[in-house]
Amino acid sequence: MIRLWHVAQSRSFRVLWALEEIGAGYELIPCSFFDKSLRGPDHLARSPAGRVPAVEIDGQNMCESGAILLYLAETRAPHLRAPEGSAARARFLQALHFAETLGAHLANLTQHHIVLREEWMRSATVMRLEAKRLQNALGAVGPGWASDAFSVADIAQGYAVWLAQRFVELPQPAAEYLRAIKARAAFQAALAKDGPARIYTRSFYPPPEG
Ligand SMILES: N[C@@H](CCC(=O)N[C@@H](CS)C(=O)NCC(=O)O)C(=O)O
Repeated sequence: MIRLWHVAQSRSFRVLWALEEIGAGYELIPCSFFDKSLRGPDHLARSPAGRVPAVEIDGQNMCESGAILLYLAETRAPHLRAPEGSAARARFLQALHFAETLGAHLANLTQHHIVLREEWMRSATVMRLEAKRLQNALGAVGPGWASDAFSVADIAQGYAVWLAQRFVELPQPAAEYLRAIKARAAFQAALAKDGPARIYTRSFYPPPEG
């Protein structure tokens, strides 16, 4: 049995989506950023920084979405990763980790637009800079960039691009990539199970003018 601690719209969506792609049985445990549950000792034993995703899988606790995705592919869905030592492996690993280059910008933008509620707490300069840096980084993304065949790298990256459209206009290849991602049955099944939107309640968060 796999158990997934999940907050709707967060990085744990990657694992939820992967589990749907794999068709593995799992228990989804909805969590919230708005209570103290992710800071309790039970959750900290699963995720030392008190984050999601966290899973219990094959009898052990695990955190870090990229590592979980790779482990799931290795143990349950080898077709969702490029084999070790193969020519495709370098590109696959690069995309799996590049998802967190996008993720760093998304986290900063989420902090500024959503977590920091008062205007005076925010830096308009950082908001504009991060939006620009995100858009530049998205220039790398397009169909086939992560791997020739759909893989967990596309799950890591697809989630980031799906979020990025809330902060920037996607470059055309990234928009095309996202269209293909959204058409996947497993992506739609994961969305249906994601839970109510509590983080991103607007479809677009424009950078401040200036
Ligand atoms: N590198 C980690 C990042 C995990 C992470 O920061 N998750 C966010 C949600 S997207 C979280 O749990 N934030 C709660 C907090 O910072 O307290 C991963 O990929 O799993």
